Amino acid sequence: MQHTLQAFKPLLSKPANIAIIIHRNPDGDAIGSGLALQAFLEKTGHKADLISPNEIPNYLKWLPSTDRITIFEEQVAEAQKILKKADIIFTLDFNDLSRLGGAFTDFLKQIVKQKIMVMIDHHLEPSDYAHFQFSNSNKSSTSEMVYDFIVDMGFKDLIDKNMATDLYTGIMTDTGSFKFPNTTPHTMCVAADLMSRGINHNQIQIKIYDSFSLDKLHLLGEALNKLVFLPQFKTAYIALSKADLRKYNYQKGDTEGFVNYGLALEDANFAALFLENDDEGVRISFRSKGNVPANEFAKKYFNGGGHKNAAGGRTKKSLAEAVALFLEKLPEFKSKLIQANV
Ligand SMILES: [Mn+2]
Repeated sequence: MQHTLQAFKPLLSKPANIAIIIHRNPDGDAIGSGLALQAFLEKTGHKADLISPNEIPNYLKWLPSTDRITIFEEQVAEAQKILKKADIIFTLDFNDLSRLGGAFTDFLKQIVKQKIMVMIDHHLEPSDYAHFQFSNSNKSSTSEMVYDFIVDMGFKDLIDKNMATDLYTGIMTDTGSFKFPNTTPHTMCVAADLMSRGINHNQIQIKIYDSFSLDKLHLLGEALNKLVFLPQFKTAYIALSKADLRKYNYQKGDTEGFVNYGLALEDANFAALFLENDDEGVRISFRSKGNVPANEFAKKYFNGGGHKNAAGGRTKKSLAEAVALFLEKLPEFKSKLIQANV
C-alpha cells in the first residue's frame, strides 16, 4: 500500500479509464468531492465516471452536473459496465466497502483485486482494500482533501467556478458552515481560495440550509417536540417513527441536520437522532461536543462509526428497542458524557 502522491502521480501521466465511487446515502461532501474530482480528471484528459450507490438527495441536486451521476441501484448494468472497464477506481468519503451497501459491496469485492484502488477519505480506521490510501482523519472533509490532491498534482489553476462550488459545498456541509472542531486554519485558506474563484457562497448556503419545504419544517417541529433531555447524562435524543415521517411526506434528506438541535441545548454534550426506515431498520445519527467520542459509542453498540464529534450507526431492532439499548448503554459512558472539556 502506498500513501504518497509521488508514487501515484505516474498513473495519471497517460489517459486512463477512471471510475469514482461515493458512499450510500451521499451527503454534500461525497457528492461535492466526487463531482470536482470527475471534472479535474476530465480536464486532464481522462475518462471519468461518477457512481453513487443510491439517489442524490433533493437538497443537493442543484449542484452542477449531478444529472451525469450513475446511480448503481437504478442503473445496475450501466454501473457494472463502467466499473468493469475502469483501470483505476477512486473511492471517496468512506473507509470500508460495506458503506456502499448490499449488491454494490458484493460486486466491488469481486473486482477489487483486478483494479487500481485509490482511497481519498477523512474517516478513522480505513480498511486496507486500496493500493493508494490517502486517509487523514484530521481533515475537515474529503472535499478539502480533493482540493489538496489537485493542488499537489500541480493543477491548482484548473479549479474553475463549478469545481469550486462543488468543493466549497462539501467543506461547508461537513464543517456545519465552518463551526465544527474539524475546521482548521487550512480549511479556511482552502475556502478562501475557492471563494476567490467566483462562487456565490451565500447562494450555496441558502440552497442547502434555507430551502426547506413546509413539510420538512413541520417535521422539524414534531422532532423538537419529541426531543428528550437526560440531564444526568448531558444527553439529548429524538426518535422519529415511520408514522411520524409519513405524516409529513418524508423525502430523503428531510431530517438532515435535525440531530444538531439536540446539541444546541446548553447542557447537552451528546445528541442522537433515531430514524425508523422501511428497508434499513433504524438509522441513528450521533453528535457530540468536545471530547465525547460519538464514534466509539456508535461503533460499540450500533454497528457504526465515524468521527469523534459526528458519527452514525444502524440496527435491525425496532425503534423502541433501539432507544432502549441506547438508554441502557449511556451509563457506561457517563464519565465521558459529563466531562466533554469543551
Ligand atoms: Mn465527509
